[in-house]
Amino acid sequence: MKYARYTPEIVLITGATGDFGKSFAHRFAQNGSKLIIHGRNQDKVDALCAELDAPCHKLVFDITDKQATIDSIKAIPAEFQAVDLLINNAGGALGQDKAQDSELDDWETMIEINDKALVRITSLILPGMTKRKKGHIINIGSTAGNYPYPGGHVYCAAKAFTKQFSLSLRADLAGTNVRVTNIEPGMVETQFSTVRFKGDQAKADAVYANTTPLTAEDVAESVFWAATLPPHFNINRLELMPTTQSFGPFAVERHG
Ligand code: 8X3
Repeated sequence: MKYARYTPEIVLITGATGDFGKSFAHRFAQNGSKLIIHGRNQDKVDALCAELDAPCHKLVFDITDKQATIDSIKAIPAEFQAVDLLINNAGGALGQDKAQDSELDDWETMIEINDKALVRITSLILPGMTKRKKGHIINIGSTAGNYPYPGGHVYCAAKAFTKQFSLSLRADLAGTNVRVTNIEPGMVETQFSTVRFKGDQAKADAVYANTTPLTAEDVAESVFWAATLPPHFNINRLELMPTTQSFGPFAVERHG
């Protein structure tokens, strides 16, 4: 017997011009969804929308700009307003030095892009979903939200926020038919490390050297799977890793 899948009609993707976002956009466009494509750079947003064989509304604003976020979301045209899948994808890490050697500005930026922006967009989109009794919020978390690691500090904390915010939303959304999912990828080869190491390509390449990381398409597959399950089925959290990544022992400090 064929399993009944759900097709989200209107999908809003934040940070859609990055590697994850592009893969998500293509996956949902191929499946017949209308897309709202957010990015910071007009040219990149234009280029992505031109590639997609789907109706596309463009949102160009800096996700750390609260007023621009509010104005842009409120200005979404009527035919795109009933967002039934919001993918809070914009985010990233800055630096991997020890906490005591890190830049305060990097820490604040990570909280802005991973948490404050996600909260803002969610607060603007969620009331429409609960009113329509239809919707799904997929937050892009990370294994970093589950397991601390050296140099992870604020990025790990920011992604732990994403996870707990997702789960807490579920508690409030009981009875609304709105779904929430936190997707938690581990190692995925994208521009993530180039951004984290501020353009130091040798450092970024070393992260993915001599192994088989996940790809953005792998992550898109998991997002697509969670989003196209029938509406009675909610994936709370989904943690992903490449087969080549697993767990290590706790670090123990030895004396003498
Ligand atoms: C990215 C995964 O392990 O670099 O979210 O923090 S990790």
